[in-house]
Amino acid sequence: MFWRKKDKAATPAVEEVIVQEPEVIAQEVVAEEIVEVHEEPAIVEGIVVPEPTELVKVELPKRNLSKGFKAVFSRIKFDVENLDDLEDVLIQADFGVEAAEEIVAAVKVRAKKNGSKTEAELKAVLTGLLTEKMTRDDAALNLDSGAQPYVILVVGVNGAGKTTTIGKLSNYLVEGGAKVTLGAADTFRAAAVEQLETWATRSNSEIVKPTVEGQDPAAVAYEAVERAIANGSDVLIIDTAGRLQNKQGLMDELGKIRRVIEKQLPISEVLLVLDSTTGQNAMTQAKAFTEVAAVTGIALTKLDGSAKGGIVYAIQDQLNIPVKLVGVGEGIEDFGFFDAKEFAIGLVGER
Ligand SMILES: Nc1nc2c(ncn2[C@@H]2O[C@H](COP(=O)(O)OP(=O)(O)OP(=O)(O)O)[C@@H](O)[C@H]2O)c(=O)[nH]1
Ligand SMILES: [Mg+2]
Repeated sequence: MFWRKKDKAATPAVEEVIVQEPEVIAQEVVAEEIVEVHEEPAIVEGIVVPEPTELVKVELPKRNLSKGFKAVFSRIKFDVENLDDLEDVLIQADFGVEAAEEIVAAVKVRAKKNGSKTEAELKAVLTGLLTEKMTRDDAALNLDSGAQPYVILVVGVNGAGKTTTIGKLSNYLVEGGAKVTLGAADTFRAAAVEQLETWATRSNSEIVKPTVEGQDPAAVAYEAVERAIANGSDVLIIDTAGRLQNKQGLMDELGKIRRVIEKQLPISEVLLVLDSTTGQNAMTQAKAFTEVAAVTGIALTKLDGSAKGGIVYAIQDQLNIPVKLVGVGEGIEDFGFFDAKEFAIGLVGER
């Protein structure tokens, strides 16, 4: 769900509605729109100031994630006497050693209290516990401030899945009725721009590309912001080149991109894309990127078939950064918004 400013032009006079009718009928309805006036106009000494901000609530379609990734606990036998195997599996699934110990201890306490003995009961205890531990109130993408276009800056190491995630997210938002512009600030390789262009076409979004090869990525980001404002976009998503977290020069470049964007608009989200198969190195990446780019959320990719879902837990637990998006394949629909309960059910493999 997201809130966008009500577009005056989008509420045409009745005659215009009639003219547009055939097209409207042909479209599949994917979003329900409810108009809300957020604040009453304030009347100060007889003068009405300012205009109320009318926001349109856009309900986005739900995605079911739990089928998309491998359960990590399907291979062990759940038994009250033998919960130590669980600890090993948790460690293998990248929960981290300390967290694994804590979780097993908590499962034991809760199982005893509830009298849970069977495999199904123990799995339910674990699912409940993981859901509680992973639930946060800042898991949703920040698309509700009304400061439009919402700018999402996407960062991460090489090959993490940045461009693919942008394509999926863009398509999702466009399906929900949003106008999206993509900024190709990965200017190192012509192929990177082409890849984003393909996603722009697939997702019906606009793209702002470098005018010359190797153009300063900050300049492209600046132009993308200008264009997104001018074309009335709801969301601008900026792709950046992959960079290793220990390459200082490249990391500084991210700081520059940030500053340039913020000259024109606030940044709603800095999404760090992490490949879930990277293991504990993902933690190192998250720390470094947070320092230079003030990461506000994680998009965790390649959870399909990785059995490493515990990294979600570790990142939130140790770094206190919310995991917001999850990638479960290479296809345009293979992603979802992180949902703690759905995720816990997927990991444990049973309700
Ligand atoms: N299985 C799977 N593959 C993914 C997922 N996300 C991305 N990929 C694949 O990972 C590879 C790299 O993805 P990109 O989106 O190009 O990664 P990037 O971070 O933009 O890479 P650079 O721009 O080179 O730094 C591609 O082959 C994608 O199809 C995912 O959730 N699951
Ligand atoms: Mg890329």
